Amino acid sequence: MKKALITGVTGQDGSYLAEFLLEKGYEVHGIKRRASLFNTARVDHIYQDLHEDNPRFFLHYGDLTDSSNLTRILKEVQPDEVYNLGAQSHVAVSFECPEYTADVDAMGTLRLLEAIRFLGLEKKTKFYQASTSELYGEVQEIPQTETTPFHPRSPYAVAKMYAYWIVVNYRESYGMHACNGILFNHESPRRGETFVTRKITRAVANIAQGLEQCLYLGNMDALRDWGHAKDYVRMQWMMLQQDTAEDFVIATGKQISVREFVRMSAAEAGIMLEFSGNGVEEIATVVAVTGDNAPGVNVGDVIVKVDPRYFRPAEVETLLGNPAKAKAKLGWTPEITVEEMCAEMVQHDLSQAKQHALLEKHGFNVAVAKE
Ligand code: NDP
Ligand code: GDR
Repeated sequence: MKKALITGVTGQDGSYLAEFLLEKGYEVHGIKRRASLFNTARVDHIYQDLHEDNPRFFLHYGDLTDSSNLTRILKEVQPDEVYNLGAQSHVAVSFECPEYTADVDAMGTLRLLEAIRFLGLEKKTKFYQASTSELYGEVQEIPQTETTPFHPRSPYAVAKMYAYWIVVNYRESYGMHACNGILFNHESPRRGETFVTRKITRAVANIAQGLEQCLYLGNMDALRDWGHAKDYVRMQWMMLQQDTAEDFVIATGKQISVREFVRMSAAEAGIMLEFSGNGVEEIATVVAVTGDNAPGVNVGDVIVKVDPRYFRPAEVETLLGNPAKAKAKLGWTPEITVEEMCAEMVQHDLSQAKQHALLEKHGFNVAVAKE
């Protein structure tokens, strides 16, 4: 039985990847951080009682800032495959916590690679690094491919650039099967609540149900190539099944703006919007309401406003990937479109909002996150 170790198993991708590998028959080990509240909600459904026969899913306390801990876990698990998905992954937050972001995202990657080498596992253990389209930043070429030059635009992207190159370096220096997946944005109902797509789908659902009045956003002109996390974790695994390690762009090859994602999400909830103003003082007004998902909304309501607080010190305006190499060499194509993904996220968040609205109606005090 193959053994995989996933850092960031409690995150969006980690949870889908753990499910995927368990279905493939792997023994899956994940590293979770100690937190004052439970942080395993995304993997609770695959939790296994270790007292039962033949458990295949194990969680270990750990942190990418702690090399002794990483070395101990690697020594204990002796994994065939390591998926380094753990990161301070929020671009805007990286401007607030640049040093911590570098420690986790850049040095954390080095710590893992060095632990593998120190333990003499460099010929046994294959390594996947969660690299990112943020490396392209100020884009030099449209669409972006594996050979497009990098120009990172945030402390997050700069840290990930170090991680990208240290992976290449360990591959070239020590012959490790180590590779970078340069993944463009990918989302799902499990996406963290402060990334823009999930912030939008949750807010639309809450506004539709009368739990919130207005969604405040930053740069609605930003263009992204959005795919579904389920499609992208499949590709992470495929990359480690190759005989030779190589880096791949993983993207859909289509881009839409944040504004268009807002329009699509609202329409899924039965709310038709008209946008007015420029990108700085822009608002979206309700022009029609259809169906019965949005009892909390009336024609004429302003439900989206731009708040410059969400503008970033340096922005990545446009990202569009060309996944031709992944298609040609691995036969990978994304199966879920951005429209289908958006619908899935809105429906998921609507069902949660309806439940909250019901609880509120019956007198329970429900906290609805506003950020
Ligand atoms: P999430 O933010 O959902 O998950 C990040 C994971 O990393 C969480 O499990 C988190 O733990 C963990 N983590 C954070 N800090 C540490 C630390 N110091 N030590 C150990 N673990 C830590 O990210 P995604 O699942 O969306 O992304 C997975 C990876 O892919 C990340 O590296 C991200 O940068 C990268 N990426 C993501 C893309 C996307 O669009 N989703 C695109 C390209 C790259 P906790 O749950 O406790 O917070
Ligand atoms: P990104 O994702 O920075 O691309 O990084 P995010 O969803 O945070 O932003 C996408 C774009 O939307 C604009 N935006 C806003 N973003 C947020 N979070 N909140 C807002 O209110 C808002 N308004 C507009 C942003 O400015 C940006 O242009 C994600 C992360 O998953 C990274 O870890 C990953 O590496 C990249 O995707 C690829």
